Amino acid sequence: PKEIFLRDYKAPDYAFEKVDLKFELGEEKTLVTSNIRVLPKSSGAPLILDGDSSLKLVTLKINGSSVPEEDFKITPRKLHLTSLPTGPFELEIVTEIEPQNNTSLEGLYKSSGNFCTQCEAEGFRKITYYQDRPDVMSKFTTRIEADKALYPVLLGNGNLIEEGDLTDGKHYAVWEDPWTKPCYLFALVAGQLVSRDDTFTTMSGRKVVLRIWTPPQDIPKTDHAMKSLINSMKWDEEVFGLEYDLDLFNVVAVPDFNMGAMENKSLNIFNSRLVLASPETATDSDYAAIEGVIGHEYFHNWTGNRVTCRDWFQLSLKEGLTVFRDQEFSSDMGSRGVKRISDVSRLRISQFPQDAGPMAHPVRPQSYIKMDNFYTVTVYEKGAEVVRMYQTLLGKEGFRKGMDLYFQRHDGQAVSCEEFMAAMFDANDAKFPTFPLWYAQAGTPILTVTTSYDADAQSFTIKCKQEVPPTAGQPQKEPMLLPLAVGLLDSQGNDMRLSSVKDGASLHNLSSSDGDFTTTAVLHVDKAEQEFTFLGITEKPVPSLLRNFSAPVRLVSDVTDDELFFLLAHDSDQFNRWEAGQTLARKLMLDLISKQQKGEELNVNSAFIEGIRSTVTNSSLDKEFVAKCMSLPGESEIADLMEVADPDAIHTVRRFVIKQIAASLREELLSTVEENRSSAAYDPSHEHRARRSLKNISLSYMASLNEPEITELLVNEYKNATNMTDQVSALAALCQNPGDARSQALSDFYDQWKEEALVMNKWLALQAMSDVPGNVEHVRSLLEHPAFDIRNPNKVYSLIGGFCASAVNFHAKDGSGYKFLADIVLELDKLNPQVASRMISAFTRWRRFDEERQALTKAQLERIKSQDGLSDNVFEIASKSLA
Ligand code: B3K
Ligand code: ZN
Repeated sequence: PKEIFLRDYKAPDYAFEKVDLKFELGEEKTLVTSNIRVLPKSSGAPLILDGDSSLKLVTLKINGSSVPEEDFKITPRKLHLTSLPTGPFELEIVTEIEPQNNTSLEGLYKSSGNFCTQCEAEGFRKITYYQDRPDVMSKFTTRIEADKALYPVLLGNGNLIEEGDLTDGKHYAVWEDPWTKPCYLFALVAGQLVSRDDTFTTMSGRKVVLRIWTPPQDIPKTDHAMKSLINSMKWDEEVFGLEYDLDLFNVVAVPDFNMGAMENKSLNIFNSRLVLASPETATDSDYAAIEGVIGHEYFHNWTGNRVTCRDWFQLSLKEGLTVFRDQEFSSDMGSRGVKRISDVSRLRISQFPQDAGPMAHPVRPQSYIKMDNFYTVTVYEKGAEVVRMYQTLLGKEGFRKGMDLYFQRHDGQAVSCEEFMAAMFDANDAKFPTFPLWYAQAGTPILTVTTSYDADAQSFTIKCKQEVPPTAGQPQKEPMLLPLAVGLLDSQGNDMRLSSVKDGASLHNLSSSDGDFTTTAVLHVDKAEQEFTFLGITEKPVPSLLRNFSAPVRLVSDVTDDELFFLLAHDSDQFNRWEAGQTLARKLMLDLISKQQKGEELNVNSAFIEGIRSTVTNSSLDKEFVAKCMSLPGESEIADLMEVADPDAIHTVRRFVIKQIAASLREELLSTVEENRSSAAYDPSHEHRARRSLKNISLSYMASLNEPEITELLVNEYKNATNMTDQVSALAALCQNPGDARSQALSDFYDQWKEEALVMNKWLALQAMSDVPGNVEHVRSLLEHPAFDIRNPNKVYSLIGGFCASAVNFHAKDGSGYKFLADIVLELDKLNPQVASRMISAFTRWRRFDEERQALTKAQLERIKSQDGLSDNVFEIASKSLA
């Protein structure tokens, strides 16, 4: 396999001015005719088109005549054309493809009998020969011909300009997209679908028809997606002044989809799990995910489609920015503090480990073998943190000015991350010389902070040390600009007024626009070692560091446990209030793990329990926030903090702490459950979601006690549940303890929901994640269950992904979990390399474990790597993991 490097980027020699596509969809074969108006930009260069080896070339013409054999050459992945006209010319390519046999779910394929497409990143080359790169932007028309009875609905990008009947029971539709776009945004759908329609009138008065397409029986489940779409359109106008640019916006839900969704111009295609929801079948988290992803794809219309990427190394230009936008949208729709907590948890649980492992790469990667492997938490979530830092540094208004300038300069262009950065800085007359390093350096910076108070000088000093750890191919790193948001609490727990701070020799006024002081100062940490001194601090404060997680770093500080308890009780920054509790929990768990490893007795200190008790019983707090505060750091987060990860000890300790909390807070938890039961009718509002989350985490704590009367309580909660959030939470709680109640509930649940594929995914995942010893055999047997289908990515993510998330079974000492995963990866790779590659990623952190486990994983990785005919996708992850 060939590695591609950012430094080798070269602008294309040919522009494509206009592309007319014709699809003759068929059961056995599909014919694709592509007519391209080509503009040479430099004479004499060959025109090299990308094309997958599955393409069958039927005819090839230039200006109406067949290209002679000596003037073109087909290699497995390219079509080379030479002796080309020096001026503009018409290129016509006819290819034959077999979408019905395309199990990769990339290019043109079939899902539940309907035709659909997925072209990002490089799937268009599975449809026809083309310059399959984002900096080739063109105007497209699409003519679709198909059997009318089998495929009554024919959808393409842009506007429908013509439709009608043909002979032999066929019909056709012609779609025209007036906006130029790269081919990765091309889409086509044909099938038996119906739509829920609505309209949205934009701020300048354009009336847009909105349609969500699904199979007929699913239409009642599209209500929430439609509301979310309308909210997104309004939000983007209000917050960024960005308006939709066509009269029609289509969303299609398909059951077989590799990722979440795709922002194809005016024809978004979605994994059904991110469109369909009803209170009975979807949880509160599903509702939130739908809102976020509907927003995300809609926001891409400006950040991604109108302004796109020059090359795939710039992916974060559109993804980091659009994730930031969807995070802000969801914050405005729900609770900002809780949303920030969830986003940071996700970053810490998934991205920090990636940054510390063999797949570590910068937000803008420098090379790749298979681009699909770089749709990562680093490009997306860390990329969003980088965008958020611009806002933290420049302020909300400054950020908006930067966005305005970005669109003013680059609408209709394919650009790189530098252009975004330049727009941000130019619009604000700002210069941050070390900020670009965020795009180039991989690894999570470690920020070490020590503090001291000088009572005589009435000053408080914060000493910072930053270090970016070495990563694959990057042994040496430079310090980079970290915005460090700091607040200081007085002895009453109130925020102190901060009026001035000394950074080395220079003195800064901290005046804000609406007064002469601030309560949160943003320090610009940009040196390896640096000191900041707040002046006029009249008593020894408790520092609240890195408020709202102002930079994606690992913070190490000398804040004491007493101070952390104080912050947990008082910090006005909701994120840091939660974080104080998490820091205490991490310390406690790490300490217990070392005791467990030494065979010593385990004890949870009473201060910790009391801290949780006062949070749980504090009725002035948002209940969703309380639920977050009760959640202990996950097992993988703890594993990531250990020299040698010990999955068994981590699991034992985490279960132990939960049980201790449950035993000590038994009464409080029981009354929390009583007081927060749902009303009969499902209420999606924040208040009711919050009640459910608090009640359900309380139930899961109670379940850890494994007592008959609690089992009875759980069975009742399960039976009386009136919505999926409550039902599946009760089921999950029951599943903690093997026994009759568990088996009965699982089998009831199956009987009730076996016709609902999306609900069955929850059923599969719950069983797969179980910590019951030897669960691998059960999971293996579920591969044969009618509820499972290896060709459907959602099912694979639930069953196989769920299994890998259960540390005790995946990391079983006998290697059975590793062997199981390797077997599946090899089987999947033949069908769907993208999904196989996502699954093999569970192996990447193998060096974090003990020697026996390392040897067992390594053997499986080698077994995979040596397989004949392995996809580039899986090869890249296997070989980088072993390197
Ligand atoms: N842009 C798509 C992701 C495509 C992934 C291709 N392997 C979804 C999104 O981020 O909006
Ligand atoms: Zn995206």
